Amino acid sequence: MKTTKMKLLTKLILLSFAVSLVTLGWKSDVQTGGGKRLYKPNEVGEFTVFNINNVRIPLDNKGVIADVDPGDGIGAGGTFANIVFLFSGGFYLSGQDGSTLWGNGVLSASRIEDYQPGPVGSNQNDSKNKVYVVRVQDRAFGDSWQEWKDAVSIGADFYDGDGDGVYNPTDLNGNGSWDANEDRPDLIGDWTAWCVYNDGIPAALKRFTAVPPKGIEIHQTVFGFASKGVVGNMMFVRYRLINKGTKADKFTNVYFSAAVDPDLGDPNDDLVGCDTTLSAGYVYNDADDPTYGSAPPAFLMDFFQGPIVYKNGYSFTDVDGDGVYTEGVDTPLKTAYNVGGRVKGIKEFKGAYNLPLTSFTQYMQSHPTHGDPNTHLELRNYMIGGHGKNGDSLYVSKWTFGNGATLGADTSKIPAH
Ligand SMILES: [Ca+2]
Ligand SMILES: [Ca+2]
Ligand SMILES: [Ca+2]
Ligand SMILES: [Ca+2]
Repeated sequence: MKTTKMKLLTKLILLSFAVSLVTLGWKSDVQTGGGKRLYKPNEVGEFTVFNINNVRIPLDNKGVIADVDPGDGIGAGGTFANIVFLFSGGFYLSGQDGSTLWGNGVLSASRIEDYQPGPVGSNQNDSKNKVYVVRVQDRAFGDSWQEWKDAVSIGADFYDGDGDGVYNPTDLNGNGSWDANEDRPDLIGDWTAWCVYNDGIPAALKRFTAVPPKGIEIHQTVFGFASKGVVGNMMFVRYRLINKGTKADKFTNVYFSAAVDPDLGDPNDDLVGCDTTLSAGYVYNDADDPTYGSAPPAFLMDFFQGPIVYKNGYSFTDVDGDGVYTEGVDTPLKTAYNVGGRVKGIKEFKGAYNLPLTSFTQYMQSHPTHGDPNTHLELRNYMIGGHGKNGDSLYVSKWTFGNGATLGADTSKIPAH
């Protein structure tokens, strides 16, 4: 579980293009096929399948990654080179509503599924509340571009070529191809899947029965690149977190974690760690793997782009002393980035920075002090980092790892390489 801390989750979008979370990077001797391959995914609305090069990961329309059976004969689980490496993936979110702590998330392996399809207040069974998929090879202005209108109606982004503020995918000059002054879906990379879900599952039906819905809506964009090399074995996930304000105008001390239950072939010889300079957590085998063989892959999960934050004295110098970044007056010390893909490009935010990884925690299903979180308070301890679920300070840093007898290894004593 990897965490980044956000100061506020305000009534409107705070995390526009916030966190590209699950970046799957592979280092492996497994045959990569030697070229561009982009498979046609299997999709039936409630789910789809990311399927590029050697990576295949089913996804549903309520935030579950990998632990979804798309009925393709292969079954649930994220696979690399046709072997499961990822049992289940998702996220955790925790914050304060006044002085009251709350927490929720999606990690089916821990029996936490607090989100339902669609925007806050919508009927989760509405056929619009599905996974929308666009591919680079789709015909310009064709079916997938037209269907994206439904996605836009529930919050999806688009490229507004004609600048009228409305998504109207029309071939204005009739040349049969897209031009820069024409609208198009928010296709990032070669394959993009978008859906929206909200934390509307009633408290009584959740593992954390003390946490009622908080009016949180998440726009999830998953994309990938059918390229040679390591990028072709990555899946990107962009989470946009929105407080719709139905329960509180503002949440404070909000933390977000990417969470996974990896099974790298045989899970019994898997080890984990994190890299604070990359803002990444990873899973690797102790040596060979009974299923993958002598050259098993590793699995890296990277906070590619954290939330954009302005911090007085760190990301800018507050020359006019008003406490906030003032364009043209204050001195920017850092620059944050918002990567929007080939068409939208990269936006720069001078005077701001992208929040990095702030903790890394491992827990084990039935471990008495480091097992599945049973309450939002236990989850909170994990997300802050450096604690067991009961809040003990067994660990000496927020970058915890270890297993069994080595639980709580002192990471500060590990020599730098
Ligand atoms: Ca338009
Ligand atoms: Ca055109
Ligand atoms: Ca293994
Ligand atoms: Ca200022």
